[in-house]
Amino acid sequence: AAFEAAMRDGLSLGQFRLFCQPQFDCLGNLTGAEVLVRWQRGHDLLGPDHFIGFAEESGLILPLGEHVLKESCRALVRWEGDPALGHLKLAVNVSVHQMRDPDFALRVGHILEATGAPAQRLYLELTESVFAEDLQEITGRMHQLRARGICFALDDFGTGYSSLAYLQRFPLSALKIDRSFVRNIGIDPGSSSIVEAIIGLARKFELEIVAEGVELEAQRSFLAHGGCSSMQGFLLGRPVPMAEFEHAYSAAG
Ligand code: G
Ligand code: G
Ligand code: G
Ligand code: MN
Ligand code: NA
Repeated sequence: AAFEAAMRDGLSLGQFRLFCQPQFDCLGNLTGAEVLVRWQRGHDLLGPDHFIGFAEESGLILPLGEHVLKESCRALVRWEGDPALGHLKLAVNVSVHQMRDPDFALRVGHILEATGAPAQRLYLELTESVFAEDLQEITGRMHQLRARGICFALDDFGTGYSSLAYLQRFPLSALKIDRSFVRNIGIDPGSSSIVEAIIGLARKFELEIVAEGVELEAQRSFLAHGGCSSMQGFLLGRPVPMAEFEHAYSAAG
């Protein structure tokens, strides 16, 4: 209960800060960023592993998720017109608890209208756990959001419940190759084959492919030659505060 009260206070005090990790295409051009939330609790900067699970259990994931979406949409609006930032895509992680909310599509619609954000540059990242839910309900919600221009990416692909049938049933635009496979590229022939197979699959289904956890040049090169649409990882750029991201990459900055 104390932690819940602290999180509520944190939300009203604006302690949940958005960080951005840059994403690049295989030629090294900046294509977008993934938003990663952190809790600035006094001098401590807490990562999502310390509070997302709790936020999901307590229901606070709904206001937290709303905060993250609103701030992300505000960023997209701020970036419009900047030659370097204006075309970027922003990927936001969405919890299965948010997708379960019958009002989710409505809430996102309100945020788009209130901010005037370009929906076609917003990607929502879902994990495979979403497919253990009521499929009719979830796909309905996804189609509503898709109709507004929002894209969906399937996060941590290859690690969870995914059956290939989902790739057909859900209105997905991108697959994110989990970093556990990327880590073992060149080390474990099995992982390299899995990565190649996922890229091939994504091509067949006309999905963009985003690789995460790229830490080594050998991994970057393998993924670039394999035909990845984009990639992210410590080799290319660590998550940094939103303002720092804007300063680092804007044409003005
Ligand atoms: O930020 P870090 O790099 O530690 O992220 C760990 C995990 O936390 C990520 O895999 C991501 O799925 C999750 N995460 C980060 N930001 C958010 C967010 O805003 N909402 C939700 N639901 N999950 C997030
Ligand atoms: O999949 P998810 O949304 O959880 O992915 C984001 C998480 O991955 C964040 O916690 C982020 O800090 C982390 N991350 C980003 N790049 C790298 C990387 O190159 N290596 C590792 N180990 N983690 C990374
Ligand atoms: O580059 P810098 O010293 O600012 O990095 C700060 C932290 O970011 C490091 O302590 C490390 O945890 C993480 N980091 C940066 N680059 C990498 C990388 O290539 N691999 C991993 N695993 N972590 C990294
Ligand atoms: Mn993610
Ligand atoms: Na991921």
